[in-house]
Amino acid sequence: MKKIVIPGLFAALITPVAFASNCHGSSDGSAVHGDHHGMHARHHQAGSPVGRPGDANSATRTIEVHAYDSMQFKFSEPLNFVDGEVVTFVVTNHGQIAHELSIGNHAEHEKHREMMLRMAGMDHDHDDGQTLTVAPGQTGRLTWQFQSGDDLLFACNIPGHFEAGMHQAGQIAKNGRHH
Ligand SMILES: [Cu+2]
Repeated sequence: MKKIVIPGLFAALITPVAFASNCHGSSDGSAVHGDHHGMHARHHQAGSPVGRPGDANSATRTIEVHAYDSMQFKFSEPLNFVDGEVVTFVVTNHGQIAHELSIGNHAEHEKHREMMLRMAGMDHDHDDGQTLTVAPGQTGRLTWQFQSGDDLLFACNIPGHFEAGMHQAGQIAKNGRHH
């Protein structure tokens, strides 16, 4: 009788590499080391359906964000924005574990969470202007220029946090009107 154990093992062995490749859309699937760097390179080019990294000097609003280990965010103001508005988020982590504030739409956050799971254990810092990781007890700043788009969502995509409720929706209005 034929052994079916070997294909299964083989699939298990190659799966992490396949995941890493998917992460940044590479089709060569070469060295894991190369994939890691490729992903970092991509991380630097931020382009989102809900805006882009903003210049802190152009910010017209500052919103305080508090992150807690209860997997909650508290924002100092309602999350209503207008097209083109530049806002600085001052994020304080009141917990004992790292949290992040990531700005995007639902699809972007979903991708980000999948990537975080696949890259678990690797040094994975964020400096793409779209996500800010804040260590326990620290405060960081992230400036974002909103562009009208659907599905605005603020989230922490550290594995398990989003699922535990660490996200909050916002709105971006066109023509300077909130609705
Ligand atoms: Cu978190």
